[in-house]
Amino acid sequence: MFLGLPNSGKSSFIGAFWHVVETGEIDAHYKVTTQPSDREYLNALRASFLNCQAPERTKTDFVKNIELSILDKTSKEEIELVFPDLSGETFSSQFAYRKITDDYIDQIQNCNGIMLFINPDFVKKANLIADSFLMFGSEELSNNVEESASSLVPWDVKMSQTQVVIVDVLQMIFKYITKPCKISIVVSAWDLIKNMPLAENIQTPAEWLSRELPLLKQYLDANNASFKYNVFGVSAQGGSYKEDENDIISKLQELVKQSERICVQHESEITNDITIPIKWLING
Ligand SMILES: Nc1nc2c(ncn2[C@@H]2O[C@H](COP(=O)(O)OP(=O)(O)OP(=O)(O)O)[C@@H](O)[C@H]2O)c(=O)[nH]1
Ligand SMILES: [Mg+2]
Repeated sequence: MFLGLPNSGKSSFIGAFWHVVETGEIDAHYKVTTQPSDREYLNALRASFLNCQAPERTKTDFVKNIELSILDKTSKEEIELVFPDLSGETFSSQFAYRKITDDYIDQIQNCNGIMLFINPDFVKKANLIADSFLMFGSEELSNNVEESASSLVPWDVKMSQTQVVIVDVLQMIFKYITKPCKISIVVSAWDLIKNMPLAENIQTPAEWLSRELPLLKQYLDANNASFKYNVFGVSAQGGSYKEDENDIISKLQELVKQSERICVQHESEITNDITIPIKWLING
């Protein structure tokens, strides 16, 4: 199951993953031996990857089931991957409205692995009490309490921190899980973290999780007996596509093997193999 709030990088991952396993350009763990009958959606996501364009936001009423048969090059085992590319809104509405559909419960009951996506660029962070003015929509810190009180806006569920929403979504689905289940956490847009000044002192994806989303990390650690987890940093794009960084796009497109612009970090090891988070989910 691919799980992640809006803009968490699910569709970008799928486009890059499909490119890697279909072309066999780099020495990845998996390759596609039998072409899936429905490739239209996969090819559209891959075209976004190759053209350095962010994929369209996945629509709420659009549920595209992806069915892929991939070969583990080491064990020669054929593996069936089946998961829908759901819109991130599916998960945020689950949090906001406290409802899940029967279809979704079915998927959870059949699920034997979770890919949880988090995009650092779209994380709503925890606020310190001292930062509460920012949380209430005022950009400026003010010592004048009366003035600040007049600018307070009523709390809305959309203001909830990312880690609170994710923990709640996991809590809701775990009661329906019937098979042993591991969670592969994908910190997407990892290029943004890697390009941060060293002063930030974040060396690994697990350190990023621990520092930026401590509630989620504590929840995962506390439930480690029920589900194992691992954290991967993944740059499916290889860099930012934002307009003012056009020189990055031409550099990315100059590469003969486009799979080489992907970057995957686990602990301190860095490779281009985007299949690693799935490989860990399947057989460690
Ligand atoms: N810098 C950078 N940005 C990325 C990367 N991968 C995805 N993004 C950006 O993250 C945003 C969301 O990516 P999507 O793949 O559409 O995310 P999603 O989880 O499918 O989003 P929904 O369909 O809304 O649920 C887009 O603006 C992407 O350009 C990456 O490797 N690096
Ligand atoms: Mg999407």
